[in-house]
Amino acid sequence: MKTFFSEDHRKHFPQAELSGGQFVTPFERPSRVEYVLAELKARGMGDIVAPGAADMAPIEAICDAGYLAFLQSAFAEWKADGNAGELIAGCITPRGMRTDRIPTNIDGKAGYYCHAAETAITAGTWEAALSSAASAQAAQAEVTAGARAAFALCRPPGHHATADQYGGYCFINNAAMAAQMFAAAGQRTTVLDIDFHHGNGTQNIFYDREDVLFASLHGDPADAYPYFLGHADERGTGAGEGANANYPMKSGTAWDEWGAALDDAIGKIRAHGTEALVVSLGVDAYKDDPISFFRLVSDDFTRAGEKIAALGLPTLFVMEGGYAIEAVGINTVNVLAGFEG
Ligand code: Q9C
Ligand code: ZN
Repeated sequence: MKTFFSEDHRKHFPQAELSGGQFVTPFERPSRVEYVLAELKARGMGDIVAPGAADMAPIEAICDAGYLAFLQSAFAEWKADGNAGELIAGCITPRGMRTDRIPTNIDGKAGYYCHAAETAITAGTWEAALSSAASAQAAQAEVTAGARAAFALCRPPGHHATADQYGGYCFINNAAMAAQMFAAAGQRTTVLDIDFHHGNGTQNIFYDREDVLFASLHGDPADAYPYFLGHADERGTGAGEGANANYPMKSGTAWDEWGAALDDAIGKIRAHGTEALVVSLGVDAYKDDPISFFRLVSDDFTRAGEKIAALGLPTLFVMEGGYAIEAVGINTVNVLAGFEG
């Protein structure tokens, strides 16, 4: 299958992530995709194509207009306000205070439009996020044109971004945008999220929708970021009741339980009458991932790809997380190769 990938991802390279009370080099760093590219080439996985410029309409279809305006000018406003470093939100939308008034000051605006302080905004963040969305758009078009599958090698990732909040290293929800593109064309769509972290943004965007099923395998939010969403009793609302399926799992979860959860999710994808599949492809369920607690081994990712392929659906893979840098390439391409059989 073809890979869609933009070098502009490099424009987003924050120097700082708040982790354990210290600033560390972000886990979500440009070199992650170098390992994926090298593995794609080494294993002859198909052409790697640069996308054109992002089309704003599909982004605007899933994002709040004020949020997009904020992202575009945030870093310039931050600098203009006299801040020396990268933009890090210090005061995040608090419980019991007002959220109906958006602050004018950039420090306050960042808090309004952010849900997790580990994620910094830099001078090139907006352009990189757009280029990441452009890769997902181009890959979605490839599937719409009749390809069985395509891979969007997106960076920065997207599944934690809601319509109006960034966080968890994510700014624009690439998978949700692509799913909405399929849905807008009248196709019943599923987003299957196998990243270690719950895809709170994707769930939130489609929670009241029956035509888009969201199914996610992830670390139990009692113990894992994003902490405030991803429980098993979140089943959708209104018309979307039953079109949301969460599989939270405990520390130490390995293939037996994870693969069984994947089988169950696949049953729901079939029952939903899905016509187009978007896979939020994170590989942080890997045993050596530095910020996650599952125990998948590299061969398990191949098996996951095989199971996904058995659905027989047009499939768009969208890169999300994975931080065991050297293994990210192998594990990601294992899913794709397992899918291709
Ligand atoms: N001390 C994705 O995988 N918490 N995002 C980091 C590190 C945020 C993960 C904690 C993890 C976000 C796309
Ligand atoms: Zn993740």
